[in-house]
Amino acid sequence: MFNIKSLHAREILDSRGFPTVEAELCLNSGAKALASVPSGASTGTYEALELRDQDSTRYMGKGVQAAVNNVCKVIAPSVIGKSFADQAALDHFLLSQDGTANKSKLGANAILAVSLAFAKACALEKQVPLYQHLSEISSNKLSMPVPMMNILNGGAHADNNVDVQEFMIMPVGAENWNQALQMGVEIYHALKHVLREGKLMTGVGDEGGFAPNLSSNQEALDKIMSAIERAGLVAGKDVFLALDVAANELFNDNKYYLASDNKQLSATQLIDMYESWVQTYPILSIEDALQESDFSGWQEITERLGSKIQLVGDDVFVTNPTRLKQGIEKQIANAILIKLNQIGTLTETLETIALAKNAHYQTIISHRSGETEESFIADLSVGVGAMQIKTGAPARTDRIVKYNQLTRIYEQSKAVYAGKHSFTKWLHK
Ligand code: 2PG
Ligand code: MG
Repeated sequence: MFNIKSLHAREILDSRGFPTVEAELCLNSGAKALASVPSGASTGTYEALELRDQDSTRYMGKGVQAAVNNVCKVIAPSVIGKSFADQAALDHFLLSQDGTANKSKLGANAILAVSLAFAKACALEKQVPLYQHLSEISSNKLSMPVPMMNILNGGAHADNNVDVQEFMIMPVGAENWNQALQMGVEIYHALKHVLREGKLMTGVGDEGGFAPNLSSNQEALDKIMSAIERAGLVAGKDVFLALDVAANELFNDNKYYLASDNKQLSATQLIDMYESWVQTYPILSIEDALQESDFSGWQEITERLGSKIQLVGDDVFVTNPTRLKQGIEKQIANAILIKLNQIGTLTETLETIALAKNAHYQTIISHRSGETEESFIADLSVGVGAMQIKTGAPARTDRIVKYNQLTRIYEQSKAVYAGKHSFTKWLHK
């Protein structure tokens, strides 16, 4: 039993300089934890509600005082002095207190901050590291994830002309976590040189990746291929490429608009383009290749490319077990992006992960484009044995805190790196 002694929340800032919720929870044992929640820019329609004040006199309407008040004045009085058997008991209590399907009464940002602070405090009370606690409550074996490092930003995450939101590298061929990290970092720096040589901008986007204007989306792939070579690594052996197209953002009037390529495409034509990219470049994974409601497009891409590469559903599944179930039935995608704040509690997140694993879908634990110093997802990725984590470029502290936490976890746990051992095996199943 975990008895809650105190609970408080405050408005803090995220990496984009907008307010977000931080909760501070203390158990009777004295175990005390802070947790804060992230925020997306390219959000899915079916995400749980992020409660914003909409008061234009404060932070352009983006204040979260209502969510903070919901923690301090609604949740706190009803949980302080109460004992909860485990994470599920607390989360179910919060869900019943909210009572809505999308957490619109209390706000997913209020609920998640409490859910995560409780998990951290429980780990402290048990005197085990957070990743171990998460492994115990989810009955998963530890594993070090392959980092999907977003080294070139476009779409809603940058002010450049590149349509694809994220160009990522995956050091699948590394022997262990440290080597994977080093490979990714060296490619990131090599890319900076490649861009400079091409007289391109090296300013960065929301997730720390470079955000130059380019003549086409494909030019981004070419620049990254040059960077891999420059770093002395072999693309397609040491390192693979991954994309998050965030196709919701490109969809208008039943067509996909690629501004930098000056193209308007049907779903089939877009899939033709992906297919030709997959033939030309060592692309291992494409996320949100189609828009969230384009189920026929999703089915077509899964039929055509699903046995060759990983197809990740983000906006289409929104970490929601009900939506994932529908996707599994419809045979859409073969992997799911897991974002805690899309669903709003740790327990539901673990439920979605379990569902995905059962259906042999890959799980990728992910940050949001707006982050804080919170490193919960690093522990989560190891604790649930997710084989991948998506947490931005190896630059800017909001991204680096996750990488540094993974390095600490690796040193302590010696968990096996998922690259060659597990992920490649799944891919060639
Ligand atoms: C995504 C995420 C994270 P955002 O689309 O996968 O990279 O972006 O948080 O803006 O939704
Ligand atoms: Mg995405």
